[in-house]
Amino acid sequence: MHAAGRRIRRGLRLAACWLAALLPAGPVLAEDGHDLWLRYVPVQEERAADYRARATELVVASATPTGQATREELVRGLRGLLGTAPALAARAGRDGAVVVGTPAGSPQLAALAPDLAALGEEGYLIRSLPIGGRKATVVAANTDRGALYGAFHFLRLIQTGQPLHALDIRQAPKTKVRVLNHWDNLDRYVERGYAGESIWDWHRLPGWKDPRYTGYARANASIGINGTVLNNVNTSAQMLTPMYLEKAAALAGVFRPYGIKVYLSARFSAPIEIGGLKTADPLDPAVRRWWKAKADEVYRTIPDFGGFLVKANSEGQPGPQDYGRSHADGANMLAEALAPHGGIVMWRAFVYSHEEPDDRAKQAYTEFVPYDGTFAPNVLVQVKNGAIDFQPREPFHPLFGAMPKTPLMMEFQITKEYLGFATHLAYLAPLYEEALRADTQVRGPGSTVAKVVDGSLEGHALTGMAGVANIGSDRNWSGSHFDQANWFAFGRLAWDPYLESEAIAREWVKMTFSTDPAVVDPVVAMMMGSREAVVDYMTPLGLHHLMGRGHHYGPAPWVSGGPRADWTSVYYHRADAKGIGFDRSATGSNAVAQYAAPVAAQFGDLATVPEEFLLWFHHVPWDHRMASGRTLWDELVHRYGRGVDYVRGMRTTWDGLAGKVDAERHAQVAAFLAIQEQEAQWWRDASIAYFQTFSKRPLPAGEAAPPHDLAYYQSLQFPFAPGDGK
Ligand code: GCW
Repeated sequence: MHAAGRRIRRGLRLAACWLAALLPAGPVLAEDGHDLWLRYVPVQEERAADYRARATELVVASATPTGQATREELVRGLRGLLGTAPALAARAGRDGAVVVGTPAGSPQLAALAPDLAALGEEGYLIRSLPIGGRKATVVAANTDRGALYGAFHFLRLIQTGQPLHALDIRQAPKTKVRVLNHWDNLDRYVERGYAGESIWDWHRLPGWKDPRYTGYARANASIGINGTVLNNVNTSAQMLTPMYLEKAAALAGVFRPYGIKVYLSARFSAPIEIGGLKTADPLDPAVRRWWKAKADEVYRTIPDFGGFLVKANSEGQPGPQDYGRSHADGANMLAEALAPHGGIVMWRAFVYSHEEPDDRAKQAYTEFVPYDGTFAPNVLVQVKNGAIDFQPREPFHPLFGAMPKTPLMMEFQITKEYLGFATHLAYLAPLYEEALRADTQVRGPGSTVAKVVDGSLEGHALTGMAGVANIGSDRNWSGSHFDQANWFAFGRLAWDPYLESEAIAREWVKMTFSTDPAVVDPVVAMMMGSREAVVDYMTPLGLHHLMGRGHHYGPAPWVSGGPRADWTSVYYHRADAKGIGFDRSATGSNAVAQYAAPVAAQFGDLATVPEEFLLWFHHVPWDHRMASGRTLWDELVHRYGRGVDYVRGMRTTWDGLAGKVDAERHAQVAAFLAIQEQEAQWWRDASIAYFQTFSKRPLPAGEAAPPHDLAYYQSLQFPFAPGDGK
């Protein structure tokens, strides 16, 4: 070969090397977040060769739609992760087979006699087990649904870089009903939604089934979610008309292979609005007949329908109390209609009276505890994690542990109505974890909320967890990349309420961004402190409900007046010349008495209440000495600033990851963090400017004065902020 030819070739080789170094390995994807954590990009691990050797052949021993979905997911996942698809086979025949299914569907699996007894309908095992002397991985379950969950777990092992050679995993969900609650209206408006409009294209359903519905089902199944309530709890009765039931049935058809049942929010007054009756009184025989017929009709349309979710006598919604009946009367009427079909009622405990007779924090307990033991067996009472309303921090709801004869379901909010919408980076798993680990002490120490929710404390078999969805039509589903983590974490915790938020974050980051420790470690660290930062810059030390009126955007601790006191900020912070905070101790509303005695004693005493709940339970003098040695006023100012500083720190960390995270997602997160810093600063400044009018104390040394006067912050208006209830 000519020297010139060699030079050209060498040049080309060099250019190729340069290009390879510049371009990401594998196919170039549009990294717009649409793939969520099911982002099957080539593994960079040194383990790739081993993974390939352990996934040469794929056997999914099932011909059902669920089996088909399982096979498709594994092929898609393995092809993406390993660069080559496994050979599909009907039975394992070579080294490195992955065999997935039930003993009933596969003689090969049956011959291995896997011990599935304790795994129930949804559990699975994953084991490295030789078949015919050849190495193999077995994913076995009692049902196809269990096998599907096992398949997703198997993929997750590869996505997160786990070794595959000695697997011995057994998993079964700890709660039964793991559902998303969509606050989606039929006009596609999403109440408290910050990710575009509803993903349900009601108008074109049932004819057009958007491929997104399958993506939604895959994502949910991958984290063990097995149900979805399609419509808002503030619902129109139209949802229960034949036209909309047909649409819901079309969605149910898409979700069914993925083990996801459809549930609907039911409007209590539907018998009047769409049934032509004069009343919705739950003890009226005609009303009861109407609901039975309606339930029969729903099940004719959707044979595996899950049941109804109901918001009754809350924030203006109709309910049994309109007829002098109780929550139990209402719930049991619906339960009776659904029972013959195996359906359940999720009856919400988010109630507070229109007459505001008492501290709002006490009302759910007051209304529900007397009915403990009177709910039908197919009723779950759905309780928010705290007694007010999804605030950045609340003590656990006193109903947990207080209704031993009734299964209580947890309701978390995934959408961030009170934590910066979809713009702020706030990883919510630490909030969920804190609530689940809280110790109600009702049966002595260790009576955690998790044990109430998973039924183990009182021996309930019907158990559940609901998450108010943060999903919309945005390309990245959740309105921001990091909000996907909250959907993911909710699913993982509904499956197992004892998981650790940090471990969940680590999984998610590896699956979503990169397995490179130089990315994983700083991003996980950033996420782990992010919710506490929101608490600091919005509602430190137990403050709560200080956001803008109606839309809930931005700081507005000055909100007062209007239709009801408990929709204002001043009702909650009670700042005056003496101090700040809501006295819920024995000298005040005595809400503490709703907790078990040791908890009540701890929260009720200024000397023992944890500082994070200080102003939730006590009205505290401005000069009260805090653990830090600062006065309350100084500590408050310090906390606000600390929150803003944390956001600044997140920006620095994130900037340092440029080049390690794909440019498209990196840029959006960076821009959102910049907005978050501005808004955090705004919360701090506006709050300090306002509370200083009561404390009349100077800012501690080194703390900057708010750049504007209070009147400026009070003058800001946001008539078009998203998500407002309407
Ligand atoms: O948090 C509040 C919201 C309302 C919501 C209500 C509820 C669906 O501001 O928008 O209504 O809670 O949980 O019912």
